[in-house]
Amino acid sequence: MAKADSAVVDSDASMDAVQKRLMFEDECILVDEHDNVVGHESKYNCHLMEKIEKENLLHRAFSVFLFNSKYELLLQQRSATKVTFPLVWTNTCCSHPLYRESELIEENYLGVRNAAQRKLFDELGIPAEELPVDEFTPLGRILYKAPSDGKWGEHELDYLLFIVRDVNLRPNPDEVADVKYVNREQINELLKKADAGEVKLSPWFRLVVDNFLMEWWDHVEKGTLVEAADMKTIHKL
Ligand code: DMA
Ligand code: MN
Repeated sequence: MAKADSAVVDSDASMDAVQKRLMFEDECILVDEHDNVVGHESKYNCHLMEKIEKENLLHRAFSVFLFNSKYELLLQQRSATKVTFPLVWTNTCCSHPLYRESELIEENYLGVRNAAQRKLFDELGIPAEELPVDEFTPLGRILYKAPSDGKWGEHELDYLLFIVRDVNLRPNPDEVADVKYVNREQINELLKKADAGEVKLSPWFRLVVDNFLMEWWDHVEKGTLVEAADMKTIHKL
C-alpha cells in the first residue's frame, strides 16, 4: 500500500462509526461555480482537502437559520464526533442535498428545501409536520472554501434558508452537542468570545454573520424576508 493510502486508512480507523457510515452513504451533488449540476461524489471524497484542491470539487449545501416567535435564532454546537468542524458553534442546521430525485428538484428550490426538512429531523428531531417546506425562505447563495483540519474541509455552494417557527426539539447526540436560542445581543457577545478565542464558530456561520445576518434579522422581525432574497447572485466569500 502506498504511504499516502495507509495514512488515510489509519486516520479513518478512529472515525466515529455513525459519521463514517454517512461519509460513504451520502452522495453529494457536484456543481460548477454557477451552480449547474456537473456530477456526484461521496460525502467522503467531497470533504477531502487534497481531492478538493486537485480536482476542484465543489458541492451543493444548505444552511438553515431558524428563529422562534420571539425572533431568537437557534444555534447548535456540533457533536465531538463530527469529522469536520467538531464542537464548533454554528447556525441551526447544515448539510447537503443528496444526489437523489427529491433533492435535485430545482424548481422553487424544492430539492434543497426537502433536504433541509430531512436533516432538521435527523439532527434536531423536529418533525417534518412542524416544518412545511414552503415555509423556508431561500435568501441567497454563497460559495466558500474552508479547511477544517489538515485532511478535511469544505468547498461549497451553500443555500441560505431562513424560517420563523416555534418547534419541538429532540437533538440527536450523534450530531449535536448542545443547542441554544440567542438574541442579537447574545450573538454579539458570542462574536466577542470567538474573537478572543474562547469559543469556536464555524467558518460559514461567521461569513453569514459578517456579511448578511443583522440586516436579514431586521427582515425576520418585520416579516419582510422575501424582500431580502437575492437568488440571482452567488456571493464568492
Ligand atoms: C455541511 O454541514 C454543510 C455546510 C453548510 C457546512 P455538515 O458538515 O453538518 O453536514 P452533515 O450534517 O451532513 O454532516
Ligand atoms: Mn460540505
